[in-house]
Amino acid sequence: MNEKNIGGLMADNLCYRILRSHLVSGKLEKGETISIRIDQTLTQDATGTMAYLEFESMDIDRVRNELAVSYVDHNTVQVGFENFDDHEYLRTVAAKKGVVYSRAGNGICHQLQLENFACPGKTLLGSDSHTPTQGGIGEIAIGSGGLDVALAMAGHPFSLIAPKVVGIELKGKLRNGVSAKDIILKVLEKYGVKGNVNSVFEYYGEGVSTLTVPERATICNMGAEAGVTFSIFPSDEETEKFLAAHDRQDSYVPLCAEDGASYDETWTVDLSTLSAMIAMPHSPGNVARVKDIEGLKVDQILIGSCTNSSYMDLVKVARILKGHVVHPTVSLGIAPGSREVLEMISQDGTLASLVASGARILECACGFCIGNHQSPGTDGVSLRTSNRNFEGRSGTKSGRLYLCSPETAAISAISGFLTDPEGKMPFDSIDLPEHYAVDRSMFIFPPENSSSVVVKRGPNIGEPPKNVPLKDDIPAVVAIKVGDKITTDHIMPAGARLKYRSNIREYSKYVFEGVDPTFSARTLENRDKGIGSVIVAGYSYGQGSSREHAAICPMYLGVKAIVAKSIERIHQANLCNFGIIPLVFTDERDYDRIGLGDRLSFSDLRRQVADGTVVLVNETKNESYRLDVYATEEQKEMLLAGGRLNLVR
Ligand code: MIC
Ligand code: SF4
Repeated sequence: MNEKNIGGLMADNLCYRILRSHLVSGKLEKGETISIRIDQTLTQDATGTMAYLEFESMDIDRVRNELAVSYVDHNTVQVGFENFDDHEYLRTVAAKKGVVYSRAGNGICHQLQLENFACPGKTLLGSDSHTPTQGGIGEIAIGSGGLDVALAMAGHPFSLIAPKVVGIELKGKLRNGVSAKDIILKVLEKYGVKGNVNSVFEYYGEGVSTLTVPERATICNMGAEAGVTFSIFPSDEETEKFLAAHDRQDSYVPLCAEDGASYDETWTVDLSTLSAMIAMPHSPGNVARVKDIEGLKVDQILIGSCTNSSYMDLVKVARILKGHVVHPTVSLGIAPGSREVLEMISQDGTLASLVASGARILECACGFCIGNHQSPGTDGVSLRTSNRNFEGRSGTKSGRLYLCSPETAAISAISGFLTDPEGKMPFDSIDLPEHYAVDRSMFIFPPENSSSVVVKRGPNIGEPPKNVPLKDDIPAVVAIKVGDKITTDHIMPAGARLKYRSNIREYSKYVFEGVDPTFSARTLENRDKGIGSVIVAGYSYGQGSSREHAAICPMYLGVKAIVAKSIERIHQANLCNFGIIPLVFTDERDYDRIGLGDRLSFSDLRRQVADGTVVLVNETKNESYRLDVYATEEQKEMLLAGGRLNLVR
């Protein structure tokens, strides 16, 4: 596609084509702040309760966007009353406000959205960082915090930076044993998990037609790990086949880049030379070839998550396992992505074959992926087809998580050791069904008239927290100093703590639990003495999840600013939404000078934030640092107001 740059024609690539058709304001040029119309929204239960509480606080009768879906997939273990209470709130508030509700057991939001609602050429905003999965069908799908989704449901446009478009050309065809997961791991090996803020990946080239929609979805899903705003594939005959097989032929539109379109950067992946890849602990960017670490003893294997839980993935696994029983020292768990997948594998004998091989069949939900269950043992090696292997995410701090394809996972389940699947598969490709077991009976569609619906609120359902307008002078202290790549799992653990998502006061007790368990109590004490807290961090602070709790709970504890070398996109937006100032060192060497416990002071802060540069005085060291306010003009207004809710109410 490089040659298409010749002549510098102003043709749009696919990304800019869709952005242009949804543009509400701003100049559609790389780096400019733009706003776009959002057609569809999605929430899941762990972020959804807060999003609907925020939506309710806007006092709007009914959602105003084309389609809003509320999924229940994260918190389905239901130890204690909290999760069920949350589900009841979500079910009733959905009916009240005109939202489609997907009941627990129906499956994982991204798999379900792909099967039932995603449309080429539309825009989707979801309160989950893997929302970009729908790029596999040619939709612009963006992950954000719950408040942004609540605003999109209220009909507000969504603001973003017009992205840099990285064109990834796929050529050739994958070899036996190598699959879509290996493509995205290769992309992560090249682009890493930091430094891709405000970029997108657009796939093109002859190799695209060799990949099915679920495979393309796998690739777009893990673009989130690179930190890109979204990833996208063209919509072509494969897309049409997939939609038709789901009785959704009407949603099909062919879409690709315009002739002569160019990219800001291009890179080519030759699928025919690609090997099976693996991400090693503790980052999806820590990638190697499977053959380089083959032979590693494995204790647990988990197949599923929104990355690799499609019908095709599970059929492959069953075909590999057929005639074998899982190795005696390995526990194999399989979570189908949706009820459609589960129904289909039950109908065609795949499920029986998986059970015969000794697989433990888990619920169609996020489950293990978010550390809700299936934690590995002490120092355990867990091979997973999911997308995140952050330290502690599994629920076992010393657990070592490796991310790989279903092929690698299944063949290793037989041997008990990490095994390279290349050339060893008993199939070359799996034919997708011409018709899927479409069954939308676990979706509850909202009534036309919801005046008689009563929203149920159990004791776990709190209030959306408020902040106060920014003060001019703030005495503060460095409450924690962390290194690079601090994830939202470090800041706001999920797993066993997930049930407090609707209860900010309770959830706040666990901020940085695994990093420094004293953080919460110390900051709360400072807050009550009128002293603000500051978090000092290295590169790529806040990567991973879209959970706005990683901003709301620190806000509740009195955190006033993050001072970092760089901050990831979704987390930065969440900080602004809740009035925590995202600050970036002008001189990165200042990171080494500032220390835990240093007494700080901000003064004339409102003017400085509006101007975009803040001088932070370190009273302990008797020095000061220049910091850039990492926020757009619109976000600076939110910061001054003490968060976005104060502006929209
Ligand atoms: C994740 O994979 O980390 C999650 C759990 O799906 C999160 C959402 C959440 O924290 O609720 C995400 O990806 O945004
Ligand atoms: Fe659920 Fe895991 Fe996907 Fe997040 S990454 S949506 S926890 S399956």
